[in-house]
Amino acid sequence: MSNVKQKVRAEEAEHPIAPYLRMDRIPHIWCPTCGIGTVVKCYATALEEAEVDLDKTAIISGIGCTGRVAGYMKLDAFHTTHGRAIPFGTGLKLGRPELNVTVFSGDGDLVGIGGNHFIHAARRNIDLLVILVNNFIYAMTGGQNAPTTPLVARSSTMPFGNYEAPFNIPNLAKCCGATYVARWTCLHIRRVTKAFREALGKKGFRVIEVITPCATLYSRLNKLGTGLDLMKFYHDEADICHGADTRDVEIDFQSRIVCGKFVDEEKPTFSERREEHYRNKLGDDFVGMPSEGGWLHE
Ligand SMILES: Cc1ncc(C[n+]2csc(CCOP(=O)(O)OP(=O)(O)O)c2C)c(N)n1
Ligand code: SF4
Ligand SMILES: [Mg+2]
Repeated sequence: MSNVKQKVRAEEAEHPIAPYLRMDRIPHIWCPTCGIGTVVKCYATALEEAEVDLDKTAIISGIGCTGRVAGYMKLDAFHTTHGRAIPFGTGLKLGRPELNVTVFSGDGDLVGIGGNHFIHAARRNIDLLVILVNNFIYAMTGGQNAPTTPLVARSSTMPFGNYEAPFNIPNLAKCCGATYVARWTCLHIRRVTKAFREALGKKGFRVIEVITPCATLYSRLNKLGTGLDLMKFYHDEADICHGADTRDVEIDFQSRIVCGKFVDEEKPTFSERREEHYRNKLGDDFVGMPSEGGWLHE
């Protein structure tokens, strides 16, 4: 086949994840070499591989560059206010328990302004899959310091380097009660996809952190090069250590990133506990949540 014909064929071909995206909104807003799109691709592939019923899947995002994800997915999608993706997802899950609910948002959104919601949803074991894109910064608003910015890294609000201790997200999630906790970088496409697929099939508060390049702000402020340079860095410095003690997986500036699945356990979810509790208290008077569609339908 001639090169011209090949090019025409390629242009006509639909991208494999196009059926999962609102193609009318493409091109997306993300910068060249930003990693967020890669994480979206992994999520769409995981939905396909896990054969998830898309009519029963909802995605919620907060505000930020990562917060734009929900708007691009061809699912029931909600773009909520900053830090409120988890409470929105909690309400949706409690009202419509038959839905698979994914919260897909950024580090600042989920553990900065939304930090209180994160810890209490984990404590209650709300049945949500949380995909947390960690680019170590508040990217959308100009590169301010985030609760994930490594010590000494520069941000626009810490031009001489960060002196605040950052969160270790897997440890935060585990200590608050999450049932599934993993970390990968967006270089680990197959492993990220596998983790999403696996977590989609589980219950409880599941947190997957994906370390992702922000070439425009984090990289530029710290003179780390392009997104590709950061991918090379992940290649050299990511250390896969399944089952590692989450206390030992903190991230220092430009040093080893411990990746892997750290927690995978079963615990009753908030709804299961509530159901059991009221059944015990009220006996035959208890009216449980219908399995197909929640009380909101009535
Ligand atoms: C109540 C409120 N406070 C502040 C903002 C401004 N704001 C929008 S996005 C954002 C930071 C988002 O950071 P992160 O979640 O890490 O997303 P990223 O852009 O890095 O993907 C902030 C502070 C806002 N939209 N609403
Ligand atoms: S500013 Fe950073 S996080 Fe936002 S789209 Fe650009 S590269 Fe991605
Ligand atoms: Mg961020």
